[in-house]
Order: sequence, then C-alpha cells, then structure tokens
Amino acid sequence: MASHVRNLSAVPMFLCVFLCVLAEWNTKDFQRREHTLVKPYQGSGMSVPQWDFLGSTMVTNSYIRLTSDHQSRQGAIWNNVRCHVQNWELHVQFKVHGAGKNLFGDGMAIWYTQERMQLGPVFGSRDLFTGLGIFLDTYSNHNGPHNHQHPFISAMINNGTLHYDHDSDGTHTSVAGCEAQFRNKDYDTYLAIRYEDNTLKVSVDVDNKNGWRECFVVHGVKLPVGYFLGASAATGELADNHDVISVKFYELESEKKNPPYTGLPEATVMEAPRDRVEDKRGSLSSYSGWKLFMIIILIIIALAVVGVVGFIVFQKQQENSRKRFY
Ligand SMILES: *[C@@H]1O[C@H](CO)[C@@H](O)[C@H](O)[C@H]1NC(C)=O
Ligand SMILES: [Ca+2]
Repeated sequence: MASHVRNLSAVPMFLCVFLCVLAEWNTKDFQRREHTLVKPYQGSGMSVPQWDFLGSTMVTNSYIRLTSDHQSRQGAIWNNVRCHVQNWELHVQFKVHGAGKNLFGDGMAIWYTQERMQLGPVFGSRDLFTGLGIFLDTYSNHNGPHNHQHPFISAMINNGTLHYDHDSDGTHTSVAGCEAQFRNKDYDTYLAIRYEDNTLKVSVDVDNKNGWRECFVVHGVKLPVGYFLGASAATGELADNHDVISVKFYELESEKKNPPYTGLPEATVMEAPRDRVEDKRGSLSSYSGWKLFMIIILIIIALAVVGVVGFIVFQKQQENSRKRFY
C-alpha cells in the first residue's frame, strides 16, 4: 500500500514542479538585470556591479546587512543605473531580526527617488526626498492611542517639500499603509511594489504562504521616469539587523501606451484600505496573448501527462491487487 501512496503523490509533485518552472520562465522574461540584485553579489573584488553602498552597510555571501543589531547605525544600498521603465514591479527579499523581544527599531525603507547616496534621518536616508518611499517601520514612536499596530508598512510620495515626522510615525504624510508581522521570522519574507498606469500596489509575503497578500493600493500616483532605486535602514536607541537578500526588478507590459511622465511626483487620490486579497506570488497579471496561448497548451500537455501517469498507477494497482487475490 505504501508504494501506491508514494506513486500517487508523485503526480501532483510533478505538476507543481512543472507549473513553478513555467511561472519562473514567465517572470524571467521581463526581468531587468541592471536594476536587480541577487546572489552572488560581488563581481570582481569588493564592488557589487550596478549597486553602491554607504554607511554601516556590509556585504556578505548570503545577505546585504544595512545595519547590524547595534545602536545608532545608518546604512543604504543604491542602484546606480537610472530607471527609465514606466511600469514595473519590484520584489524585495528582506530579513529584519535581532535580540530585542519588545524593544527594537527603527526600520528600513525602499526608495525610488531622484536623490541617492545620502544618509539621513528617514530610515537611514535623507529627508525632503523627491520620489517614492516605502517604509517598513518596526518601532512605534507615537505615544498614546494608536490606530494601527507595528510593524507597519506605509508609502509616502514626496516632491521634495514634505518632511517625514517620526513622532507621528509619518502618518500625516503617508498615502496608505498596512500592518505586517515581518520581524524575527524563521522563513523568508518578501515585499512587492508594483507601479503601473499611475497605480501603486504594495503586497507582502511574510506568513510563509508563498503567495502575495495585498497591503494597499493607491490610485492617482504620478512618478517620473529616470529616478534611482535604493534601500536603507537605521537604528537609534533601539536596534535590529536589517538585511536585504535580493532585489528583483521586472518590467511590465502595459496595454496603455502613455508618453513617459517627467514632472514632479504627485499623489492625487487616496483609496480607502481594501480587503486583503491573495495573489499567487510570481505571477504577473499582464500576459500577452501568445503567452497565454502557450500556457494553455502547456497545461493541456501537463494534464495529458498526469492522465497517462494516473493510468499507469491505476494499472499497477490493479496488477498488485490481482497478485494479492490469486
Ligand atoms: C509639493 O507638494 C506639496 C504637498 O503635496 C504641495 O502643496 C506643493 O504644491 C507641491 N509643490 C510643487 C512644486 O508641485
Ligand atoms: Ca517609527
């Protein structure tokens, strides 16, 4: 009996591997290597191709540590290639961890800004920035009644005039946010930032589900092309390790062909937080026609293979039961 169980379980396994390979192939198609940061980080010598780091940042074989679990650190890593892609999705694998049980901080940020390589008070980077900041805030600076828990992920759009206020955890300048328990996890944690047709969507995968959970969606966000991608982190009185494992940048195919926006960053409309929706991680929604066709063909082939394997297993089972009875 045991052998039958093993045989049968091999069928969905095969299908899964097959579909996973398919999903991977689909995303690779759009991946832009000049904005991507994956292991092994180092090229020749100490430098990381296309990325510059500053402050407390330390590059190891398996992670890029923006700050270690020590007080008063600021570190950052910045892509040195301007990003001219209009519609994109960024996947960041990160890890925030430390010895603190109740007291830890301050957090990290992912950037798409005009400025780069400037340490400062906003999660290790400069204030009055121009562009987009996604903040992974682990410490609640706000005293008194709270409308949300920490860690908290939020987005801020800035044209260079807005100041990030730590005392209110940036609530006055944030366009949207959500709670996400991403700290001190044994498994990998991920953040996705999608910017398409003036809509900003942030999703997380922090529950070891291998699927995206929507954090928030904001419509009416205008970000110009030509800015830089970066990540930074800071510790103060409280500390944590803030690690970036990988940054993967995907160009999205858009239906609409708008001319590239070159004005200042703007956020016009703010959408109320919606119910969280489960998405399959790695599957980008904009399939072009022939790709969808290819996928359908491949699924049909997969189903045929499953049918054949199932039939063989069934026959074996019949044989075995005959052996048992006669
Ligand atoms: C910058 O943003 C602020 C706040 O949203 C706004 O009041 C101001 O008019 C903007 N400045 C420019 C030059 O767009
Ligand atoms: Ca804070």
